[in-house]
Amino acid sequence: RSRTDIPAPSSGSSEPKTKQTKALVSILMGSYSDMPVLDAGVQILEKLGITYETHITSAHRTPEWMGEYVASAAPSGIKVIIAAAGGAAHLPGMAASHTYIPVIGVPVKPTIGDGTDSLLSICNMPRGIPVATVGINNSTNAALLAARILGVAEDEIAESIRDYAEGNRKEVMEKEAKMQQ
Ligand code: RP5
Repeated sequence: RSRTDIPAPSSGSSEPKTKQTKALVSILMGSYSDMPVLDAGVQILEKLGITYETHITSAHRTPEWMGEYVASAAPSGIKVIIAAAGGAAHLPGMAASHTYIPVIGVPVKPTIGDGTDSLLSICNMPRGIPVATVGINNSTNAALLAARILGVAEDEIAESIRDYAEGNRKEVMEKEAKMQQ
C-alpha cells in the first residue's frame, strides 16, 4: 500500500498545507497483522498532512527485501522510518542497521504475552545503532515523533504539530470546564 498521493488536510481553506507529494515517512511492519496497531499513527500523519508509504518488510520472512527496501528509502526521499513488530521484534533494529535516517520502533503486543518482549527487543539495541522506541502499540506517538523530527526543518509541519497540540489542549480544558459545572 502506498499513500504518497494523499491530499494534505486543509486549514479552513481548500488550499493544501503542503505541496509535498513524495513520501517523507515510511511505515514498515513485520506482518500485515501489525496494521491495526499502525492505523492510529497513519491517521496522525494524515491529520498533519505528512506524506507516507506503508510496506510489509519482515526481518525474518523476507530479510533480503527488508534490507533492499530500507537501503533504498533515504535515496528515494524518505526522511524517517517507523517500524512496527511484535514478539521477536527485530525489524526496527535490522532496519536501523541498513540506513542512517532515524528509525522509530513501535513494539506490537503479540497474541501471547503483554508486549514487554517486543518493547525490550526494540529498545535494547547495541551501542551504535539507535532505535527511538515508543510505548507498546503506541503508533500515535511514533507518528508524532516522526512529525517533530521533520518539523525541525519544515515550518509547515511544525505549525501542524502546534495546531494538533492546541486541539488537544482545548479538548482537555473543555472537559475540565464541564467537570466543574
Ligand atoms: C512479527 O511477528 C510481526 O511483526 C508480528 O507482530 C508478529 C506475528 O506475525 P504474524 O504471525 O501475525 O504474521 O514478525
